[in-house]
Amino acid sequence: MTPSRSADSVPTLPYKHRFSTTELDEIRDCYYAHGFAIIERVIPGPMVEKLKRSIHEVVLPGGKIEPGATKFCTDFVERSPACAELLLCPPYMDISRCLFGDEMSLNRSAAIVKNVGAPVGAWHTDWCAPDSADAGRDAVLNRGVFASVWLYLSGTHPSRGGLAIIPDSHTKDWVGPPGFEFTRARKSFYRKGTEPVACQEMDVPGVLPLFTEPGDVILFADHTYHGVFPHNGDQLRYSCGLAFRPGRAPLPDAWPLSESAQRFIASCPPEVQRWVEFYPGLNTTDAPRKERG
Ligand SMILES: O=C(O)CCC(=O)C(=O)O
Ligand SMILES: [Fe+2]
Repeated sequence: MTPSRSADSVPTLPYKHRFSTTELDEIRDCYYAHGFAIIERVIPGPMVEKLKRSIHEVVLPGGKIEPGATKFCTDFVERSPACAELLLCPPYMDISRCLFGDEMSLNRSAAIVKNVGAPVGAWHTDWCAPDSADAGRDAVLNRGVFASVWLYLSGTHPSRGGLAIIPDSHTKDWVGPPGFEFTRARKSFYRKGTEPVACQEMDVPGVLPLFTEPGDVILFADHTYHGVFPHNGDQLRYSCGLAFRPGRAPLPDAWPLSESAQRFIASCPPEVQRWVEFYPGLNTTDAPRKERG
């Protein structure tokens, strides 16, 4: 379905996809029907600022980032007490719980700083098919069912490195945008007749550019295709998120827990132990760390 645009160019859809934190049944229905939902005013202003400071300290320890660069941390929850505090924040946690119930496990976490001048982030799904070219622990973590609960702490806008998604692209039998073919293992798509590399056009049919404020959550499903607009703003873009998988069981094919992951789990209070007990971490000490971005 191609979203139409209202006069102020905020795209509209023929169904509700922006919710308040109390509309949990509707959030769940939208997520399963369309592969995403936006939830407004989930965390308060002071928590937004605390998370931004923490991302800055962890992702940019020397304070420096090249123009146009994107820097990641993929074990953020282990390094950031502010991020771990999200596990104690009911409005934030209720979002994943409304999808999976209390029987769920923290799967992974990430934080990203994107500098002004960053180019398009090509279209992709985070999900890794068994035949995908992605290898290593990222692939193992992204092989199953999971939901990503992202906080874009500088807000989201197409002019400043904002996220775009394709509604309804979350199902295994999604056929791709008209006129496009999938790249290997459906990781991305490309315009028919062009090089089979991940698409960088941000106006593919069906795209929904997202607009959010700093305390809002962008929730999307494991298969949902997303891309990132170039960052033409004037401030660093800060984002972080946790991803949860259903069930309380070890991740299949997981690795020995790193000391950092063990310390993180031990540091969590009793009321969140049920969600972190089967957190696998990434154990980057015994595996090469994949550069992102
Ligand atoms: O930077 C973003 O907004 C999205 C990043 C992303 O899609 C990813 O790391 O998989
Ligand atoms: Fe992604």
